[in-house]
Amino acid sequence: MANERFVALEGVEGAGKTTQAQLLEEWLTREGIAYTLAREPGGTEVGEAIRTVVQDRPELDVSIETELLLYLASRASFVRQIVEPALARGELVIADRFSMSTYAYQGYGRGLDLESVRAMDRFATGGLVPHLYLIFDLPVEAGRRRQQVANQSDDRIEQAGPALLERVRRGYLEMAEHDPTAHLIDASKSAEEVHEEVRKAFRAIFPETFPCAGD
Ligand code: T5A
Repeated sequence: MANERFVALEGVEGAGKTTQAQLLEEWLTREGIAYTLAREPGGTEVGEAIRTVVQDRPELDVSIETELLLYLASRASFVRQIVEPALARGELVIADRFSMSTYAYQGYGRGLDLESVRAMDRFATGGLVPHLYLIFDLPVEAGRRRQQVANQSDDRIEQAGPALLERVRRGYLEMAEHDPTAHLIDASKSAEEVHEEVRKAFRAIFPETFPCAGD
């Protein structure tokens, strides 16, 4: 299956994934490149319903095992309803979070057995893996400050506290070292500077789609 152009955006809370996704959309539109952008959890009707449970209802008593299964249930429909059809249409697919979020948050962060998490994720994705993971790295405290400035309310993960988010960040840094599909980006720079790094990574990984250095 043609999954050569599947990119996932990753990182701790407030690292700027959504901002970068918007800048990417503007760039791809200017370049005339067909793409699909969707967020996880969510993207599909069932995914958005799951998002409401797992994100927006922190008062619900959700065990960490249930939390893992909810994210994976959302992913299973995300892959089949969004990613695979878009790849089959030949589009470039950008996911605002994907499997690496589950490894980082439920594995490194919540402390669930990483090998089991990876195996269950493989079942959910049917083995589909992104061609490129862009990991936006930012100190946890800086990301939290950005969210506070933006007046974003805490979700279930953020309510779990800074220690969990520190483990998540360490997890991302460890994965960036060992996963050949991962590309680490310093997210503490301005949004425009980060976007330039994103473009560089796209040009390097997809030279046929972005043949020249200019824009
Ligand atoms: N989750 C998800 C799991 O636990 N397991 C899983 O398997 C999956 C898929 C998802 C939550 O679910 C968890 C992880 C998360 O807790 P989300 O909505 O995707 O939630 O994630 P958040 O990271 O919480 O989303 P945020 O919107 O807070 O962060 P973003 O998207 O990284 O940041 P963004 O772009 O919204 O920016 C935040 C603020 O910073 C400013 C923006 O303008 C905005 O105000 N900003 C910058 N400021 C200065 N310099 C820059 N370079 C900036 N870039 C952005």
